[in-house]
Amino acid sequence: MSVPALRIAVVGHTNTGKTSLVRTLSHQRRFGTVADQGGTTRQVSAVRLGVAGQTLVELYDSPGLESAPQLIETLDALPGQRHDGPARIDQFLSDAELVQRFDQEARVLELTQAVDVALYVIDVREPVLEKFLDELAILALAGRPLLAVMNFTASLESREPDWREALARVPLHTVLAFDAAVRDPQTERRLFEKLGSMLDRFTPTLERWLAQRQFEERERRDSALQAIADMLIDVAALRRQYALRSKSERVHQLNGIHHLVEKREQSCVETLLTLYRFGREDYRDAELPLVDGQWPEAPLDQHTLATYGIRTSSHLGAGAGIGAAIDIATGGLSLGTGTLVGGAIGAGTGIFRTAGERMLEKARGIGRLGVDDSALRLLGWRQLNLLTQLIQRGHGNPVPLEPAAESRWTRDRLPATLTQARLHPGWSALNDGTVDEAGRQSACKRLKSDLQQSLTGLGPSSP
Ligand SMILES: Nc1nc2c(ncn2[C@@H]2O[C@H](COP(=O)(O)OP(=O)(O)OP(=O)(O)O)[C@@H](O)[C@H]2O)c(=O)[nH]1
Ligand SMILES: [Mg+2]
Repeated sequence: MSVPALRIAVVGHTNTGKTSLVRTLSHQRRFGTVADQGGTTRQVSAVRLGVAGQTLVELYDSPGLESAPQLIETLDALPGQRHDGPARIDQFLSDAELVQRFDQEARVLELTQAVDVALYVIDVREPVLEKFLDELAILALAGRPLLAVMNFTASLESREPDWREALARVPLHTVLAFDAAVRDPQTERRLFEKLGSMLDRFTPTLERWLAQRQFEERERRDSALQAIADMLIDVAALRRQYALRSKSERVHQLNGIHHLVEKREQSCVETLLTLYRFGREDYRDAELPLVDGQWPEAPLDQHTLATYGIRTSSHLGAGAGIGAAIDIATGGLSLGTGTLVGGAIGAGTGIFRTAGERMLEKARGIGRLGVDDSALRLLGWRQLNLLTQLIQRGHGNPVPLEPAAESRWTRDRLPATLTQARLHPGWSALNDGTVDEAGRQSACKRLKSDLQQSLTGLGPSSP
């Protein structure tokens, strides 16, 4: 069944975050130009949002209002039509000279008359000045429903209560706090629900759009968790062999592991950025942990682990500079050892075989290298942290978010699947030989549900 598309104009004083709001609502980071100065947007432009080829919402960005006090006087001086707002606006728009003089305002008013509803964006760090109330009075003449969107509410300079009071006096009772830079699926939902309650005719449209957004959000999160699980399994099951008597071969293999893990982590980071439609250029050094789209510290480095407050196992001390790669064959399994033995016997998978295998390898003079628990913690924790931030961030300018709380990834026991992965080199796409696809898939699935729980623990609200 086809439903009517809802046309929404985003209007307001210049530099209040209108374009940022359009970016956030449309999830299109490249839409328009965002800059910290007035007069950035000069034209009206639209984004269409929809499902399966049907447009449900048309969002219109507009130039900022700058001359409302002068315009209101001009409108007041126009003859006739005193009580017919839309007619007065028409009168204004048909006067070429006035349109030229108030060109920004003319564009905004023409747009407002053409849409079903307008969002009036407010920078609540500003005091409630007369000029803003003039803007509201002018927009009201267009005869369209208005919803006030308070931006910058997260700022320390926010004057949200003053604005709420002033808006109630105008009177404009439909008000919503929506930080354009913090994309929270819940707030987005509230905005569309509010619009739905103001515009009965569009309730089915908005319901459909919200359902679509929820679906997209779930799919995106699912793919992100899948990517993290894939990466962790690849790394946990990674193995390299070397001739026990050859120190140089050991060092060579260790370096190889470092390099591989770093690359593997990076490819996971890129997947997450792509899923959330961010590019490297969205990350500014001082504001987010990523530098130029990458984690600044190598994952298998002891200093990195210390920086993240991750406990390293004692045997690592022996291999200063080696970082978090371990000698599996020489019994270097850290936290995992106890769990591994218990788990393996419990599962009947033959710790004996593994132990025998190890002894045999040792007898043959073969050493085996893998990745330590502490590095897996770091990898898991970093990606979950990044995902949390991506879920919460808008598509305006980057803002710093509090680092996610310490989680089980820095403290508790690792998910069992990761410990098991050590016994299954076939689960890693980083090893030579054929990948045990079925085993890998079911391990990833188990790990994904563990990751999902950790993510909930880190705090982003579910869509
Ligand atoms: N911290 C923070 N910054 C924001 C937010 N919204 C917008 N900004 C910043 O505010 C500045 C102005 O944002 P724009 O989206 O260009 O504002 P605009 O209203 O479209 O501006 P004009 O087109 O010039 O009228 C930019 O530097 C944005 O990054 C927000 O919610 N929080
Ligand atoms: Mg703009």
